[in-house]
Amino acid sequence: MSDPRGIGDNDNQDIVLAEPETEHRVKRPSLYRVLLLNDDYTTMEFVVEVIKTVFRHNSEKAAQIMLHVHQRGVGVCGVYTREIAESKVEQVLALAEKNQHPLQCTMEPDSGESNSDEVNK
Ligand code: TYC
Repeated sequence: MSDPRGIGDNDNQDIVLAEPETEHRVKRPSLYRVLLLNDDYTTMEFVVEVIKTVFRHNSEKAAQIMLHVHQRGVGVCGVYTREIAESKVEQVLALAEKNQHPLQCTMEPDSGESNSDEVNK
C-alpha cells in the first residue's frame, strides 16, 4: 500500500548517487612569445608602426624593440596565450604582405626564463 505522504512512491528514479568529488583545479594557460625577425629590406619606420599597432607598445618601446631586432636578429614583442599570439602573428604577416615588406614574425612557447638573444635589453 502506498504511503499517503508520497514517501516510498518514487522507485528511486530521482535518486542520483553522489560521485566522489572530482577535482576542479584550474590550470594556467600556456604562454607564447611572439617574435619579430630582422631582415635587410623592411624599413625601420614600418617595423615601429607594426609594433605600435599590433602589440600596443608606445613609440619609445616600439623603437627599442625594433632596434633590438635590428641589432640582434630577433626580439620579443609580447607574451600571450596561444590564440592571442597566433592572432598577433597573423596580423603582422598580413600588414607586411599588404605593404610588400618581407618582415617575418613567429611564436614559440614561453619558458618563463629570459633568453638574452630574444629579450629586449
Ligand atoms: N634591418 C632593417 C633595416 O635596416 C630594419 C628592421 C628591423 C627590419 C626589425 C625588420 O624586424 C625588423 N631597414
